[in-house]
Amino acid sequence: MKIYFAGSIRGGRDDADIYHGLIMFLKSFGQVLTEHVGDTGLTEIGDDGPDDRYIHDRDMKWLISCDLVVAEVSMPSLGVGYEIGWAKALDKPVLCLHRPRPGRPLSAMISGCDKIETRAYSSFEEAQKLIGAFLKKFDNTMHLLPG
Ligand code: 6IA
Repeated sequence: MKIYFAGSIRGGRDDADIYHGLIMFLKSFGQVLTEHVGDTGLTEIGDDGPDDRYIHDRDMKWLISCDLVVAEVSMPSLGVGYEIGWAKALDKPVLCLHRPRPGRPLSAMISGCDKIETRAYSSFEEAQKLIGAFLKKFDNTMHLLPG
């Protein structure tokens, strides 16, 4: 099971600890292709590739090869939105997790898309349950181990 995790990088790293925890949890189900997104040492101005084209092309290859996408969308990010749009166009199952905040509604292009599963959560345990329920749906076809 190849899992593509999406979370904000240049959109802001305030939620890096949350990404890290979610990725550690996802790793108990399969391979997380984008583990660097949860690297708490990564800043929004850092760089982990020769240039942006390298990063884009490598991430797109991973996205094309993945079985499903889990995105944490509380921190608005152009890159995460781009990845979700591509994932949907590629017919990948997509789970978007977000922590609702007053005055910061989720983009209608995410919450209004019936092919994208959007779920609100307020605690790590809640996010784990939502991920477990999402992954179990693909148990038969994708040989997932139960969480
Ligand atoms: O627009 P954003 O940078 O917030 O987009 C974040 C999303 O795009 C993540 O889900 C990643 O999969 C992808 N992404 C963006 N930048 C990178 C990156 N390094 N390395 C890998 N994936 C990336 C860019 C340099 C960085 C350390 C600032």
